[in-house]
Amino acid sequence: MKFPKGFLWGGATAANQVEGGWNLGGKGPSVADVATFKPNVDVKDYSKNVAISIAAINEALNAEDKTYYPKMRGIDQYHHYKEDLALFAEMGFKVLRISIAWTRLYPTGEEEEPNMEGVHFYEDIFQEMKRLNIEPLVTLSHYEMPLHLATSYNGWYDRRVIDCFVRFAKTCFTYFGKYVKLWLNFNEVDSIIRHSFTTAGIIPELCTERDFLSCCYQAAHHQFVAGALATKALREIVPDAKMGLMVTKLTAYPLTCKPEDVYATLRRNLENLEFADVQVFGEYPRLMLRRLEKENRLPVIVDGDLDLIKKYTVDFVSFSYYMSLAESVDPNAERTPGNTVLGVKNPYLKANEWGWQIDPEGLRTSLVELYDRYKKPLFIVENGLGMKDVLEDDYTVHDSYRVDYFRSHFEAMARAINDGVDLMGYTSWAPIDLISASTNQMSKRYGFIYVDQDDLGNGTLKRYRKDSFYWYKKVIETNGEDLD
Ligand code: BGP
Repeated sequence: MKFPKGFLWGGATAANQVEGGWNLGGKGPSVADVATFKPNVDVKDYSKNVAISIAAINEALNAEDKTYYPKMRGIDQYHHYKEDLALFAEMGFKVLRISIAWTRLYPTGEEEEPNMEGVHFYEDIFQEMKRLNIEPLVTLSHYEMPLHLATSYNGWYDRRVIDCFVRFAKTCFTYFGKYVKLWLNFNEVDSIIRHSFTTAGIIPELCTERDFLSCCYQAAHHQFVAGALATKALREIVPDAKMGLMVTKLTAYPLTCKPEDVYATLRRNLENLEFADVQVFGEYPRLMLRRLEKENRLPVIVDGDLDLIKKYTVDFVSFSYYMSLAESVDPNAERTPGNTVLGVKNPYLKANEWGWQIDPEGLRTSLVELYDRYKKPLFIVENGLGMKDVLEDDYTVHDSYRVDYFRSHFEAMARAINDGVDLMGYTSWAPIDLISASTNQMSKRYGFIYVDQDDLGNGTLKRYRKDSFYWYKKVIETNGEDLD
């Protein structure tokens, strides 16, 4: 299996899912801090998990008992980051993707000057990564925007949030640009349509001027403008750095060769990539504008916006890939969930207990499709298997299913590279067990490292190496040659 020399093997996390310390060090509340773990929610019906309201937000902030707000505690990496970075270095990581919690630097998002305690926290992390020879890949916005901006302005729906974000981005580039040369603007930028509160701070009851989806597309437009301005700032402040976009690659196959299934699948795949198209091509896809026009959901575009978007496009394309799905116009086709989506069950694929269909060859397909479409270097920044791992009495975890998942996906990556795809690197989701984004479970485990904590926060927080830890260490040592 051939991977290019210098291929960046590593792992990916997000501040809101690992740090905890939600109100420590001057940090303000983020939209993630009020995310609730619901013990009896149907983890296969994602729509039940995204509902938010002002009342629910106030309940979270005022709750004496924070048990059901797992992202307030994460896996306490706020205090354990040195230990965790050492474990990543033990596996031989070349790169580690993390995000910077916006509210550690700007507690409400509106301050003129940053909270220096937050700046120093991340300087310590980057200095430790430098000492360990791990290159940072940093996401500016990973589902953790200031709660204040959501409740005061309905999040990114309000144009004022553009300036708040650009100020935050410039602060990150100024203080961390000497350590960080690879940046991502918005995690899964397309997910603004599927879970708009975590991604853009949109609160349905505040969508009074326009309907909810119109507010989402308006917010998306403001993110496109802010993303362009952030790229402009990066060019000025850190000229040798690169800006990437991050899209959820939700590859869909037609369930049959019935022409209607093929058309429906084409439109689904095009819609998935519209947000990436804007940031790579520097303009809205005509089909997207036509669809929004027909739905009367065109965003308000101010003079100069489109020039910025056109001028400041991204340098590389990163994406998350977990699963694939099928699409069909048959209303009776059996559905199954994927990463915050609902798709049609593919009879050729197996799924994990959350219904996500495991499809390594789909990763090859996705890589070839994205490279052909964008003709930019690609970076897989999320890929992994959520499972209910078991910690044995001797503190081992036998996760051979996870090794099988990664082995088959790495083999597919090698085939795509052999097809001619320019793949910069790979960061698994996630190198260490953490709080699930969509269900807020701790029990949906992804890591090469087990964290002793349950869904309600009980546990020693001790870290234990799983069988996959040693396997991945060997994969990195041999640059993907030895996948046995
Ligand atoms: C992506 C997010 C990640 C991560 C991943 C796994 O959407 O970018 O933050 O959480 O999904 O999903 P989950 O945690 O819901 O299993």
